[in-house]
Amino acid sequence: MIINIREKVLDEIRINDSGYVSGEEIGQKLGITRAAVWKHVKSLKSSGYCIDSSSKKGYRLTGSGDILNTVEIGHDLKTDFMGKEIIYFKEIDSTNLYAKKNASKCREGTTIIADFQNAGRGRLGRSWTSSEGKGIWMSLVLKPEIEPGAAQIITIGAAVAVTESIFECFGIKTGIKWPNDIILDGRKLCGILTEMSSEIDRIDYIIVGIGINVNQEEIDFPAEIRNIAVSLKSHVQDSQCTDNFNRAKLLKEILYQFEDIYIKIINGKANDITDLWKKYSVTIGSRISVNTAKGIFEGVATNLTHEGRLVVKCNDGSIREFNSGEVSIRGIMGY
Ligand code: BTX
Repeated sequence: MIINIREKVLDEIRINDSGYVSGEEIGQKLGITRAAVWKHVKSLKSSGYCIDSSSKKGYRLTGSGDILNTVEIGHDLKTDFMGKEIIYFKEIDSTNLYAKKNASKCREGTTIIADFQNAGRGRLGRSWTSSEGKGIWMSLVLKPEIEPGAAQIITIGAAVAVTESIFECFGIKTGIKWPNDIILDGRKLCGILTEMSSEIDRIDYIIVGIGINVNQEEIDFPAEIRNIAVSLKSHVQDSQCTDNFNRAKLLKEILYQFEDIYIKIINGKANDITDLWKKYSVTIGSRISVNTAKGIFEGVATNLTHEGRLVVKCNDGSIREFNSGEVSIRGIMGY
């Protein structure tokens, strides 16, 4: 991560966030003039940082609003390798596409983030609406030494990490609809698109793309998904809370939680993850309809295997297991 002078000025102000730090002190530390410090402070303010300046005391950071950039994510990130390399775009077609094209050059845990995707992708060729500055649109590059057949558990682990992080950061309880939807108020809050390149017995890379609706108001969603999509902000809209949710805080928590889960997976402790997934699942116990290339199967979801396959007791009495890749499911009693 390349840190420029403006970011170093921000760091100096932030270190002293309980009090003020003078322009002279910052200038001396960084080897620049007070006037140059002031120029960088002005630029930080225009990017959305709230910095109080007093001619006698200096500068003090009073807030960073909802800024999502490399500096905000790097600040206080508690991981060892997940997100230690961040590639940030103001706008891109799709972070998953970028990650796939560049995976061979990326080290494990590299995270691609965009403020806006103009061609965000969902599963099975569907599209993903990724409005500017209002959500988390991210892709993780992973190179696990596990069997290609065991890779589905990574999606399951990502869903658990997102669910736990949303609760940890904002106290909001969400549920997981198998395999990759996080739902809130019966609507879709987050989708996960996992893509893999592998040979018969080894994985080259896995890209885990996570899209989370954070600060959209209902009106921000295109009409065709307004009835099925929800954001954290639209969820609380009826309450008094009007502040934006801090995307950087949530993203850092997800990286932290997911790193822990990922380490468990590669150390063969997938059982812990599937147990957690079941705790948050809204699918197990529900009547569902599974749409596959071989036909539609209706029945009751009864379990999740340790590899992340969904077990369904079908209406004809047969017990079937489904992989996530090729199917879409609908609750018979609604979404
Ligand atoms: P999915 O196929 O399960 O969901 C796609 C469907 O969800 C769409 O057909 C539409 O009905 C609905 N939808 C589209 N956009 C939204 C939205 N913002 N909120 C709620 N519902 C929506 C889910 O696929 C996987 C999505 C992964 C997105 C991430 S973002 C970062 C990364 N880059 C990229 O291109 N995709 C991933």
